[in-house]
Amino acid sequence: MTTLFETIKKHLLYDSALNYTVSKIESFVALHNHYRSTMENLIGFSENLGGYFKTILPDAMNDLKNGGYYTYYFGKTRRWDGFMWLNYQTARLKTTGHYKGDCGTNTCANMGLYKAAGIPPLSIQRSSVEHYELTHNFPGYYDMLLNKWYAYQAFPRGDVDLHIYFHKYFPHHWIIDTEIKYTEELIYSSLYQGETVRAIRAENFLSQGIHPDLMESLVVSDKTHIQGFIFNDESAPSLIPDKDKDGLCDSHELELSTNPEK
Ligand SMILES: [Ca+2]
Repeated sequence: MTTLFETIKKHLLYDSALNYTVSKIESFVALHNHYRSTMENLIGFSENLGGYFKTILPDAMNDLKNGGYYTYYFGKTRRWDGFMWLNYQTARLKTTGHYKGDCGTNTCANMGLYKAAGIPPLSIQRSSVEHYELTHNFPGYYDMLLNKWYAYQAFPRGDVDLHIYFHKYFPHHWIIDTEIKYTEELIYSSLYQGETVRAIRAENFLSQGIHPDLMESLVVSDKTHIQGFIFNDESAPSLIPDKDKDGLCDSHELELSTNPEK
């Protein structure tokens, strides 16, 4: 934790504006992560998505050649995308200047720095059966002034169904069932709780912010076994209502005690 505080201080990641702090932390982690998914994913991303992934593939190939793919650590041989532990990654940042791993590592690093900056973090996962490249783990954060949870990273565009689930807090890694169960509408395990929803509705859900009562239910209960508990017409509309079209959505106007009609 001391290293995390030092990182926030040394790289000037804290700002009195909370969303600016979040954006600075996200940029810092992105710039200090040697991105490593599986080789299959890296080749697929490079071919199908290009851009950034095309530039990291040669670097990863080189790393692979030098024996970086598997490392024996903590009693087990692990692949380079399997080190999503904050202590491991923070020590790595301190000694090499970089984290190393995929979006799970990125989320873990972001969450640690959020905490060091006084911002409660959250881990959110999305996955798509048809479009594997849309599968992603990303952090959420609590805005104590607006009293809601948000995410900095935007959702992908597209008319596609996504499984969205939220990581629960758990008391001990020995007493959990990590197997995730899917139905068409629901995702659940002792670690996750989620539902299937259209991408645009998920984006509207997060941009409106998640109420702390709902977040509490998501991370400490199994109430989301009922479809629509998380994503419904009010929490995740296809179009966020803004009756007077002034850019402030109706729900925000009601919270601010302004008139959403004019
Ligand atoms: Ca309005």
